[in-house]
Amino acid sequence: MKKVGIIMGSDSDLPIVRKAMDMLSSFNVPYEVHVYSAHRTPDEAGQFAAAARENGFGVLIAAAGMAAHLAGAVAARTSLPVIGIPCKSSALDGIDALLSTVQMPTGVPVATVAINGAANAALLAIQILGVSDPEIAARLDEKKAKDAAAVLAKDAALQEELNG
Ligand code: RP5
Repeated sequence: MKKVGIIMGSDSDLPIVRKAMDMLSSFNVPYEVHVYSAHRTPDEAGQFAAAARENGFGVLIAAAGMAAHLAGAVAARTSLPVIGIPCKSSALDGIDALLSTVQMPTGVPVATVAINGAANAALLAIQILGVSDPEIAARLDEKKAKDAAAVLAKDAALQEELNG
């Protein structure tokens, strides 16, 4: 199975990124995690991205805050799909990172999730791998059914409490 590569701009992003790691683990999807910064270690970030396909990765996730150029810098060096997580880590509450991550020029897309949306970043990565992996696709279908059942159970509880 292809791996998911997770890169974060700083270890201070780790509490957010852990939600992506947990989601990938819950689907038994292999991943590798690194701290590489677009600004502080641009060579290492670029080299990781450039070699990612031959190193067995199928999707890359890049998490960064503030003037978040990591996802874009990674996307510049690979044709693998890149998912960006804008992290809330500054006075601007993550809006800075959101705009820096999402506003990519034509030709270099970054699939940007919500501010701190690490769980969805992982789910999107799993969905991308699921396109060519029926076992992953089946697990995704199972999760959707479970999530729907959980909402309906909450509705049933509310019906009893408020409308009963
Ligand atoms: C970004 O700057 C990182 O992704 C992090 O969100 C933010 C602050 O980094 P540290 O100063 O905590 O290392 O590049």
